Amino acid sequence: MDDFPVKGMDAVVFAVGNAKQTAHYYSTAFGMRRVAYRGPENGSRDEAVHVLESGSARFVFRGPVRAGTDLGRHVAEHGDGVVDLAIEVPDVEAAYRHALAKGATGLTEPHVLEDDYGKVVIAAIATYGETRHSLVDRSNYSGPYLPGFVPADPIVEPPARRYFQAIDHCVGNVERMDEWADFYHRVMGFTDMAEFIGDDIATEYSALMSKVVADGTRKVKFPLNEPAESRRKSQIEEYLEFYGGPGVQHIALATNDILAAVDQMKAAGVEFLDTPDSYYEDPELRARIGSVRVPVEELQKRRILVDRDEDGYLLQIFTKPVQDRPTVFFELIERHGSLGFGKGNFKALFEAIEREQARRGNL
Ligand code: TYF
Ligand code: FE
Repeated sequence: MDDFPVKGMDAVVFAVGNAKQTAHYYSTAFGMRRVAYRGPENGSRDEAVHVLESGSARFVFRGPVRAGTDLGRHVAEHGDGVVDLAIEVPDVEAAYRHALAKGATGLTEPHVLEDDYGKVVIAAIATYGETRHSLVDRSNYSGPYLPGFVPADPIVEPPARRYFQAIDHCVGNVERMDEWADFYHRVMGFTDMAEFIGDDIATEYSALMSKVVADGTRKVKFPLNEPAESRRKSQIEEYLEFYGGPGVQHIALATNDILAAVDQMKAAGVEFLDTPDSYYEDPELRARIGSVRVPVEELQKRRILVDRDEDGYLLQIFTKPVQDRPTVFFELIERHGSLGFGKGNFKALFEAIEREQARRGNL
């Protein structure tokens, strides 16, 4: 019996200073297609909202168009960031009632939005920091995003092959990981996945602790990070300081051609974390990963990381933060059987992140 069935991620909603330019960046640099818009031209007085898709991944960019809005206050406080990890559910009313009965804070009561394309039922509950989870049922709606939105043309011609096709996982940086893991256990019936970083690894090099919660079908996966005591400033502390509290740290995007995606995103100006040649030359790594779908040299050229576990392997790479503040970044992940998060890469990854922290003077 599943008390909180979910169908998958519905959208990642960002609050940004300039939604028009952000939509342009995600079109040209992430290969996404604009599909919907709402703004002053069609009934939204206070904000412009651009909706972009890549396969089943949907990003929504909200920008204030006038002074004195809460959206503008959010951007001033946190910089560009994620305000909503929206989840698609079969029954919004049931999900919302269950969440509140289990102690979640309700932000928006279930209500119906309607236009010529049909009906959407939507509600929202609070999670860490100022982040929320909208709960969305769009099964009786055929429009481009939500009632009130109109279809919009792509900003540029999207690439022949999309760079990524789904949201793989969404990571939160919080002050107390266990508290929020318990929240997802209690409120959504999520369970822990095997991969975690405890204080053993934490004290050695990661400067963070981490746990992954997921729904029973593993379609919605939320890793949660907390800063760990360490010699230097934790990358999670840096985030919390510059974001002004807990929030979404990274969104992992599932791709089936990480090599092509990296090549095209790099050509468009996206910056990725560097990985030293020693990572690829390590005989232990070579032995552990065995053979993957391309020669290791192809991964090395692009600084793509590889990890293998009992179920298979994965290829992954991380962008640098995509806004001026050292806060939100992205991961590209190409899975071949592995259900993990790249545990074998944590050391190399965290060292790369710390080099960036040092360059910013925050280590
Ligand atoms: O999502 C994950 O768990 C991996 C690894 O600050 C990771 O992508 C964990 C913490 C972090 C950066 C990456
Ligand atoms: Fe990740």
